Amino acid sequence: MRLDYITIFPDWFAPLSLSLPGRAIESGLLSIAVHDLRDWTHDRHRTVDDTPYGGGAGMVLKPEPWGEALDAVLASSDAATLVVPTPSGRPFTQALARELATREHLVWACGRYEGIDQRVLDHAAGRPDVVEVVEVSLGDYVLNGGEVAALAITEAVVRLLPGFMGNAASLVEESHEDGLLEYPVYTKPASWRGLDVPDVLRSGDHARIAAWRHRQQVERTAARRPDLLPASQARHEWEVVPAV
Ligand code: 6GU
Repeated sequence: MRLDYITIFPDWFAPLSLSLPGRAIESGLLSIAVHDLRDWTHDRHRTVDDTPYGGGAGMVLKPEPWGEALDAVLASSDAATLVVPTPSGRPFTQALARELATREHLVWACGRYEGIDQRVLDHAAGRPDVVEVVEVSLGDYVLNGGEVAALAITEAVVRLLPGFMGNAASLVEESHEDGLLEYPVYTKPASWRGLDVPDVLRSGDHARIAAWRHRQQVERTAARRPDLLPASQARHEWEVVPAV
C-alpha cells in the first residue's frame, strides 16, 4: 500500500516511522511519503491560506497549492483514494477501516484553519477515473487539523493489511471486529490488592471460558454502547442476563 500525506506540518508525521507502521515500512508492505503543501506555492512567503469569501473568522486553505500537490501525487497513480479528515466527514468505523485497507493508494489531504477551499474536493470528485474522495470524521468533536486524525485512521487501516500483524487471531478477538466491545482481561498474580481473577478463567474449561467471555462482551456492550447492539438484543443495565 502506498500512503501520501499532504500537510503544512510535515513534522507531525514523524511518528509514522516509529511503532507499528515503522515495521511495515521496513518489510516493504508500505511505502510512505509526506509532502509539504508549501512546496507547491510560488510566492516569496509560500502562502497557503487566505480570508474566506463571505466573511467570517479564520482562514481557508487556497485551492492552487492543493491542485498542484494533488496533480503531482496522483500523476503516478492509476487508482487512488483521497482521504480528507474533517469533522463533517463520514463517521470512521472498523468497517470503513476494512474498506480503506483494500485500497492500493491512499492520499491524505490534511487541512488546517477553517478548512480547504471546497473546489479542491469538488474538482477531485469530478475525476472518478483517477481518484475517489472520502471525507472521514473521527467523531463529534473538533481537532485543530487533520494531521492527528490522519495518523489515527492510518493506524487503524494499516494494522489490517495482510502480513502486518504477527497474530491473525488477535485481530479478530478485538473490540468492534465482531460488533461487540472486548471482554475484560487478567494476568498474574491471581490475587492483587484484594481483587481476585474470576475463577472461571483459572478453571481450564475452555468452553466455559468462551461462554463467560462472550457474556461479558454482551453485558459490557449493553451497558456502555447499547447503540452497537441490534434492537432485539439491547437491554438496560439493570436487566438480568440469563446464567451461562
Ligand atoms: Cl477527521 N478532522 C478534524 N480536523 N477534526 C475532527 C476530525 C477529523 N474528527 C473529529 N474532529
